Amino acid sequence: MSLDPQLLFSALLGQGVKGFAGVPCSILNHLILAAEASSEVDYVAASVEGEAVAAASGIWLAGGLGAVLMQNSGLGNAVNPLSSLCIPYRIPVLMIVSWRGEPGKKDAIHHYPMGAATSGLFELLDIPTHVLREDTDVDRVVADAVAYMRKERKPAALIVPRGLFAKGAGAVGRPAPVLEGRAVPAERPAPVRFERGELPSRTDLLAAWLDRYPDEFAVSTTGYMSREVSSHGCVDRHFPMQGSMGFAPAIALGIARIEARRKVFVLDGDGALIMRLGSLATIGALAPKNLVHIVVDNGTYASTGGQLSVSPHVDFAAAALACGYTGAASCIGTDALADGLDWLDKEAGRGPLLLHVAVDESEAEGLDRPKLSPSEIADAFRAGLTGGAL
Ligand SMILES: Cc1ncc(C[n+]2csc(CCOP(=O)(O)OP(=O)(O)O)c2C)c(N)n1
Repeated sequence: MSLDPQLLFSALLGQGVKGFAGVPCSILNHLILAAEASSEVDYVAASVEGEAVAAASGIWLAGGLGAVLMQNSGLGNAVNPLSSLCIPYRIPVLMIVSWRGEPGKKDAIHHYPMGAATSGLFELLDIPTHVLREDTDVDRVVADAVAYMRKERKPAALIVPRGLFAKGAGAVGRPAPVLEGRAVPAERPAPVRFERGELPSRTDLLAAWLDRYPDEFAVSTTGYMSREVSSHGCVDRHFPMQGSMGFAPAIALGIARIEARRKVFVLDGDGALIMRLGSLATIGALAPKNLVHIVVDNGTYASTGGQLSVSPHVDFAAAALACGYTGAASCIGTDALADGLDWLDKEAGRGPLLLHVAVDESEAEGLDRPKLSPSEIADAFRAGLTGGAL
């Protein structure tokens, strides 16, 4: 006996799941293909499981509900955003995790350690799990999980054992490739480069950005950047994220997939982007026109004491274009920053765009962590994005 995966897929849609993000597992193949083929929901093919969790979180911030499809081998890759984003910010995300290496079942040896640890890891994070079996009432289990998530504002997990879905059960045809309908350019545009004046500080950059875009939405990276962003107090437009280092672009991508009409900025750091360069590929392929990625490059991990990053070796603008961004520019100098912002205005709506801004190492004095609690930050931002309608 086996379970029809289409029943699970329909139950998820029936409970209001608006988007999926994931990394493939053969056990979950049907669900991934169904999500890719569906006109009702979105699928983000993530570069790593943590990115999928962050994108699903972005879907929730934009007023939807996101589910993550992944193999338990990638649970370690998901722990960071689960523990520092979903739990403290109280962002409910439904984890649908296949169970390789289930104790007592035959599987490849390398799956056993994580197979044995899977339930315990969720337990340690206080995330409730439900193991799906052949006789599970899928509608009820999904309804209960989603009701829990909405009430408690916490993630929940459904565990899918190997062999639960019959091979080829309810097969859906392979959907159009992600890139269909958007020709891959034979030639990539060259990065634009502006070089004029002395280097600005991060404070100068934020002042110039806020002056230009006082009403736009932004997700900012962990550390001093978010401290400084939150000092401006625009709680209904800015999401000053602390934790989940490297995943600000993925959160913004999740938002941009649901909220296609508004511009969504990412205020990133060089260290954070280097940690999760894969997001450039995910964003480049899905190509949200409304996403603008600003990389503030001080050449260091300033927030942890100024250790050197490897950013002098990285051409962020060229990397973004190589990954499919529509345009990318680099600014070196305060006057060049003004040119870069003019360039962004000129390119508006033709994203994804990346603006790399070199800044000096000076820091604003006396910056504190955001005054609001993480869940208050998420609430205010979500209310701003959805006009308060949840
Ligand atoms: C996964 C993870 N690893 C390490 C840290 C510690 N950490 C917090 S901020 C930061 C530096 C971020 O560097 P960058 O993105 O360049 O921004 P800057 O601090 O220079 O503004 C680090 C390493 C963390 N919070 N999370």
